[in-house]
Amino acid sequence: MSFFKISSLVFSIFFSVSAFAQTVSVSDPWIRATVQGQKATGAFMKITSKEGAKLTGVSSPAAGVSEIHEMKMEKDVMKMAAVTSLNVPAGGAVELKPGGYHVMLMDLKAPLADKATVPITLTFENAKGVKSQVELQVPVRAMHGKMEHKH
Ligand SMILES: [Cu+2]
Repeated sequence: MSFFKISSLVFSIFFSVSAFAQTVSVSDPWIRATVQGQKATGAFMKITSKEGAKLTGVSSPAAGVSEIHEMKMEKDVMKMAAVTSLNVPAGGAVELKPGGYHVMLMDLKAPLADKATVPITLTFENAKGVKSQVELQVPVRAMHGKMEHKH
């Protein structure tokens, strides 16, 4: 009985520490492979959050600079720009995909080959300003053909 009490106490401490991190989940992350000489690429994933969160930072040891980017049409020209944060609505999802939001990895230290794995750390902030980090091991994938352009 005492063993059960201790283990459930440890359990509850563990859960209170990671409670926020657990409300954010990231699925299907991938990075577009690069060729020799290419200095930047995009990382894509789906982020869901039970209680709502903001993605406020990204970092990766593979890139000198990592940013959150959005893409939008401006007079028929696709442009991308850095945003300071990305809202994930409570109970909702945000999809980072080609042609939309993405994590931009710039100043790459080496080409990212198909089937390699690149660590990316995402920093989230909840409504109370509490920060949490999600560490990902993201697979690199070569794109077949040209950039997908779906609407
Ligand atoms: Cu970009």
